[in-house]
Amino acid sequence: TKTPITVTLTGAGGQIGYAALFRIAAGDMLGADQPVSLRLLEIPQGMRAAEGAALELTDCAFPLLAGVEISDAPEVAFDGANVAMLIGSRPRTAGMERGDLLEANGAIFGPQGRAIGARAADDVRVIVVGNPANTNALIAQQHAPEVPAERFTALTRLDHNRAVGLLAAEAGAGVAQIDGVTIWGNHSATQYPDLSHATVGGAPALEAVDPQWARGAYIERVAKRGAEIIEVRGGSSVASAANAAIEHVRDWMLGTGERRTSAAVVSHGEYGVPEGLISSFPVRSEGGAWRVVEGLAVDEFSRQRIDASVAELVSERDAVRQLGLI
Ligand code: NAX
Repeated sequence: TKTPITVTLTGAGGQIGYAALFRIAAGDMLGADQPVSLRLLEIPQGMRAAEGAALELTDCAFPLLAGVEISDAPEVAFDGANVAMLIGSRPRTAGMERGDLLEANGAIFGPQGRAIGARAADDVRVIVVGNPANTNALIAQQHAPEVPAERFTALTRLDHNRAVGLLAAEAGAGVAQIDGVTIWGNHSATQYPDLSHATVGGAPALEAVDPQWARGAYIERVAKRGAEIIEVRGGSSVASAANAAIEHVRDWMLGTGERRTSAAVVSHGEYGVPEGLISSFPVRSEGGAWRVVEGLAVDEFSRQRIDASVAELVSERDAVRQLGLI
C-alpha cells in the first residue's frame, strides 16, 4: 500500500473547506488508491467548525483517510505537508480600502509562507484559493525562499471551468469537446477569458460562436460569474470553488496529458508578463510540474486585455512591497 500524502487545508471550518474535505478524503483529488492524511488549519473562531467537519469525516469511514489533525498553529499544521491548500483568507468586504485588504492578508500569508518554508515536505505544492488569491500566493512565496517559487500557485481553475461551461452552453456542445480555453492574468474582474485558441470538437471556437459575443458579453459573464452566483444562490460559490481547487491539485500531481487548462503560476517572463508575478496562463502539467504553453499567437485585442490584468497584478505587488509585506 502507498504512503499517505499529507494535505494541509486552511480555512477548514469554512464553506469551501467543508465542500472540499469529503471529496479529498474520498479519493477525488489524489486517486482512488492513494491514502491521505488531512491537517486542518483554522483560527480559534473556526476551530469548532473544523472539529465538527472532522467528526463527520470519521462518520464517513473513508478507507483512504489515514488521519485528521486540527490546529490553529501554522507550524504544526504545515509540518510534513505535501499539498497545501490555502483557502482561509480575509477577502474584501464593502468599503474596505485596498491597503487594509492587503495588510490583513499579509498578516495571514506571510506567516503561513514562513511555516511552509520551515516545516513542509520537500515536495510541497501550494494552491492559494483565498482572495486576493494571486497576490496572497505571491506573499506566501516570498516568505518561503527555501521552496522553489514554482510550487506556489493560485486558483484560476474556477474561472477556467466557468469559461468552458459557458462556451459549451453557447455552442450547444458538450464540455468534453472543448479545449484550449485560457484565463489570463488576475483572479479578479480584470481577468481575460480568451477563446482565440479554443476549439469545439476540434474546430475553432470562434467559428462555433459569435466572435463579437466571445470578445464582449462572454468575457463580462465569466469575470462576473461569482457575483451572478451570489445573486441567484444567495451565497458565494462553494462547491464549484472546491471542485476547481481539487481539479487544480489533481492535474498538477497526476498530469493533464495534451489537454490544456489555466492556472496562476510564477511567470518567467512568458507572454511579456513580468518575471516573478503569479499570473494565470495557459498551462499543461507534466511530471508533477506546471508548464506554460508557449508560442500561442496573441493579437491586438488579447494583448490589451492581458496587459490590463497584468498591470493590476503589478500594482498589487507594488502595494504589498510598499507596505513591507514582501
Ligand atoms: P468562509 O468564510 O466560509 O471560510 C473561510 C474560513 O477561513 C473560515 O472558517 C475562517 O475562520 C478561516 N480562516 C480565516 N483566516 C484564517 C487563517 N489565517 N488561517 C486559517 N483559517 C483561516 O469562506 P469560503 O466561502 O470558504 O471562501 C474562502 C476563500 O475563498 C475566500 O477568501 C473567498 O474569497 C475565496 N474564493 C476564491 C475563489 C477563487 O476562484 N480563487 C472562488 C471562491 C471564493 O470566493
